Amino acid sequence: SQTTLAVDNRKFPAGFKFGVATASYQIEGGWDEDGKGENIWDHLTHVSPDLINHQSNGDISCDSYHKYKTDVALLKELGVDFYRFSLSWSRILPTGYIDGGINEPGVAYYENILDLLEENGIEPMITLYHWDLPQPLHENVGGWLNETTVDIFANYARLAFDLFGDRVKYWVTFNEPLSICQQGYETGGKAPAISDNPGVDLYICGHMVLKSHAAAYHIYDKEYKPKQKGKISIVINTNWAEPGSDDAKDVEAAERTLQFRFGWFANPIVHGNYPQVMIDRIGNRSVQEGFTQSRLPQFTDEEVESIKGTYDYIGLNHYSTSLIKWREDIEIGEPSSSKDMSVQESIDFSWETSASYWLFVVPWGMRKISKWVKDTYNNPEIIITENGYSDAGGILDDDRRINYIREYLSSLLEAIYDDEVNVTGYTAWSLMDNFEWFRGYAEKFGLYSVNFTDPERPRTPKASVDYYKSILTTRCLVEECTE
Ligand code: GBH
Repeated sequence: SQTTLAVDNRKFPAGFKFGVATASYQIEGGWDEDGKGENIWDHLTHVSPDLINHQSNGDISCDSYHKYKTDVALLKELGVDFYRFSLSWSRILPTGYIDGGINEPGVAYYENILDLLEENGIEPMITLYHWDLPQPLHENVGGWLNETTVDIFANYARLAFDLFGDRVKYWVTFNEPLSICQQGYETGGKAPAISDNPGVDLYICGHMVLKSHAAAYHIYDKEYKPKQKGKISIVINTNWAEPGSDDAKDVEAAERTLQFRFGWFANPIVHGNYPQVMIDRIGNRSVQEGFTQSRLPQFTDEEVESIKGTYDYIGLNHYSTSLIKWREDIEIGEPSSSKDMSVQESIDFSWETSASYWLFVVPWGMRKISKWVKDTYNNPEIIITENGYSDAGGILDDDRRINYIREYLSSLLEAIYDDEVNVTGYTAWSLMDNFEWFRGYAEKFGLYSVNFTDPERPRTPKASVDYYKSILTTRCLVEECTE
């Protein structure tokens, strides 16, 4: 069902910033050009094409490796304050390791983008890791399952700060550790699609990603921030978890869901360690399963101290909401993270659907998740680093996307003014249609449409471009807004 709610007529606060986001593997193409090395997405899509809808891949995608000038022109046309994009690690370091040599054309590519953004008055927000691990790191050491990747990532991060940091005020270490680890190392839904050690590998991955994040944070904080004066953090994603009823057990289950998804990463970064509910539940189940220690790794006291406080803001990717009900603990058997969490997850059939099976349009979830992050993590600065709506393509008059953006932003205004949440920015996913991971090109999130059958990859504005532009001009969601 499609609903239209009353839209908030208050103006966004002075200084509030609007942007759009993309990610390297999803837009760049040029997968083996000018010395770029292979990454886990190149590898997986080439070796196991059947995993991907229509056997497609990111070999060419939007061809942004060649069309970045056009992309910056689109950003300029939109009038965004900032552009969030990610670096392809293996374009800069073909083997992943510093010792493997720096690929100068890869560095030049990002230099050129940064120069153009600067000329056009658009601030960059750079993500170091949006899922495209150099393949040699996976093959040689097992990627995020190996402690040595922490130092290797830290060296890559230092190089990025060194090369680009004079022009960058917003850094993101990792995009969505939950997706990296749960999908990459448990469900098989993302590269490297390892799923043979459920309930174990994903937590090792999470541990390594958190340590890598903290290492990069400290390098930036000590060696670069004093001069470059930017902010650095991590981007964590979650649905809002709405209790299926006001029964205390459902409320508890919903809170547990947020802790297992968002808290898994946010709690260490803010409070120093994993959420107690994860420590307890995974520990107890591990004992019953016959493990000699918890499947959830432990931080040393020193590590707790080093991870605590490694954020200058919190990056939140938020798209949708789930209904959560309490359920009996699932009986002991093969371990898995969903058994560890053990809740009953569903949706409300009245919620508007999208082209993505997981994405339902639930605007009020935006206010609730923002307020929850404020209350749970000491009122941090929050930046919405992704939010967006998918359709199946062929729709330039994308009124459902316009409606989604309007209503989610309206809910965000309530968070800002009525709940006093310190949200300072909003990022629409995505600038343009792109390679949507295992869904290939079947799900379109772009404000601009891209014709993937034309070698020129022409970009065409959808109606949402005009709508987003108007928000950027008026800083509000309706024609007449209050100051
Ligand atoms: C973002 O993740 C990504 O950062 C971006 O690259 C992507 O293009 C965009 O969303 C649109 O998908 O099988 O139940 O685990 C959004 C959060 C988390 C949504 C994983 C899909 C898979 C559902 N995503 N989730 S499940």
